[in-house]
Amino acid sequence: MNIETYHTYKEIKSQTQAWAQALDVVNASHLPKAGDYTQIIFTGCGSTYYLSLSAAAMYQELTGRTARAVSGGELLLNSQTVLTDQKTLLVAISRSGTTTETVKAVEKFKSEKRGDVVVISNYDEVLSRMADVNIVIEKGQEESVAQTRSFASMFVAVTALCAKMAGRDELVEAMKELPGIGNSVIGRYEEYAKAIGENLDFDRFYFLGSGIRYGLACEVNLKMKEMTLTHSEPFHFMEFRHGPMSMVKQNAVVVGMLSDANRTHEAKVLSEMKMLGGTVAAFAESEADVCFESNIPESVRGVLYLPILQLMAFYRSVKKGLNPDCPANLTAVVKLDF
Ligand code: F1P
Repeated sequence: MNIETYHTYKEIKSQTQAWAQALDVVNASHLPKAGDYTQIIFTGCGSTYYLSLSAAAMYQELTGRTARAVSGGELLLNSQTVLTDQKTLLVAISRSGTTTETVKAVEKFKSEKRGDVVVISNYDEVLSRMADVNIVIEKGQEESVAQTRSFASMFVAVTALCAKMAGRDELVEAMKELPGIGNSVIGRYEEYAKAIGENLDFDRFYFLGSGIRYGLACEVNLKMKEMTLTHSEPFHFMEFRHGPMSMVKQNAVVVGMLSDANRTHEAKVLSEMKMLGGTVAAFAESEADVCFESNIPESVRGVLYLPILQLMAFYRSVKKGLNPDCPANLTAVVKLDF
């Protein structure tokens, strides 16, 4: 099939338009004040839980205030392990705005008068109607089950939210360059993604990311699972040596989402995996297999890791004769009887 016929391909390739809209929507929003809350919690399910992991790391790094990520199901069923009697800001993230666990968790949070709610979504749905601050990025809407353009649009939105709530307007200003840089990265490295994606000698993928990049590693890991039914796992860089690297041999790909701040330590892990026979794919601002060359501060350019890794999963899916638009066993939204 012509790859242009897949919704997933069109959604990945057009995602920077949704990044731009995300910035516009957040800049037009009246956001809460960080100092009004003792803690902030980010929540979502599946991809949007992984987004929450990155969001909590970004928020704490930028504001210096405690932040935590918890899945919608955990916030609903085990809130006693998450919430305190202190005033809390809850940021609920959901592509559909209708996932049962997330909706029910927010309903419970509000009924218990725990604090205020920010919703980040691509659809103005039931979740948005419970929001004190409602952020909807319509250009992130998509047909495919596996989140790509939607996830990236919400990631840019939450990145801008963290920067604005930290009072770092210069970071929000720098983010304006992201859509253009994103298009450049896609143009320069799509063939690289295709080459690795279409090499079916590889039978396992490991995604290494630390700090704000760990949630991104979890997300691209999920893309590889959902679209290609391949064994894959995310790890913090330094954790990989403590057992999981036993799985590395010539049919393994180890993707490293390198940071500037800890590049020396992270790059050493990758060089050791190469010695074990693994194929390494390094993503970084510069001097890597995929270089962003963005000149955008590290804390607000995390979205740049996504497009090439989404394309890698897409090309592998098609090469394996699967349909990336409709992953096995999955629906676009999980609705439960609660
Ligand atoms: C949550 C979610 C996705 C997952 C799949 C099913 O949806 O679990 O994260 O990848 O698409 O739905 P949402 O709450 O973000 O709409």
